[in-house]
Amino acid sequence: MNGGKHFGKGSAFPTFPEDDKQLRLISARFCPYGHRVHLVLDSKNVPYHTLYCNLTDKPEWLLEKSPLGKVPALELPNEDGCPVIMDSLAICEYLDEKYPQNPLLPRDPLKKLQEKNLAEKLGVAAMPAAFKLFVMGPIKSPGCIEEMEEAIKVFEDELENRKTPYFGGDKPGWVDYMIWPWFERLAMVKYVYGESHDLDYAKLKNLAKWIELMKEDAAVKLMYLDGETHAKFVKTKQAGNPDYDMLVKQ
Ligand SMILES: N[C@@H](CCC(=O)N[C@@H](CS)C(=O)NCC(=O)O)C(=O)O
Repeated sequence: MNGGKHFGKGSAFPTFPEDDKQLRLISARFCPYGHRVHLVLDSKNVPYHTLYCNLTDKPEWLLEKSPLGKVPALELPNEDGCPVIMDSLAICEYLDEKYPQNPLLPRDPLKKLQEKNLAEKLGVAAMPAAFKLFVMGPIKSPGCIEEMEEAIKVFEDELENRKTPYFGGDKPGWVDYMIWPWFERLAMVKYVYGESHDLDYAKLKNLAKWIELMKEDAAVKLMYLDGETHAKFVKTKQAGNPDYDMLVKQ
């Protein structure tokens, strides 16, 4: 279902056969938060429909499904009353509990909280840095690249301490999938601002290795877009007219 063209204002919510109980992921192709949910569903081989929404021309039904008008949201036709759940981290945790295959979070309560806390560290420092980097850029916001390098150093150091290829050990786990969407997008910096403005990965050796490994993961591969493609979208966003359907063949 869809997974291509984004629904805009005036478009009806699609009808599904009564017996179609597949989950419905409401998202947008370039949304990093929605990307998290794709990764979790794909890593667990849970089948789902994808309904992409144009976020500058939202379909009316988006507000009915997700009262803050945000994506991702996940509709659960397999549960009584067909509820909709929101917020990427909460959705991913629900999915990890509901679909125990390929568990992402440890079951031990303390270890589980520590993994969640680590993933949330991305939000504290890297989100403001990402805003400066991708909305303002190094010309209007000098030092934003160094700020990003500093913000992600916590993950560089954590890989050094864990001495494992992935945060999850010998395969991607919770932290890997929760932070990946932002690391995939960091590859766009040099395409948006030019080679001389790239992050210095020589200072981030563990992360550089981890990024290459993640690109080989089956779930990552399914949604992967290279830096040049992310840059192309961000440039349309910076120009005030995000081209959500950029990848949809007409
Ligand atoms: N905390 C939310 C953030 C979701 C979010 O900000 N999504 C953006 C798209 S990337 C959005 O829906 N923006 C539309 C809006 O805020 O109107 C999550 O983790 O799911």
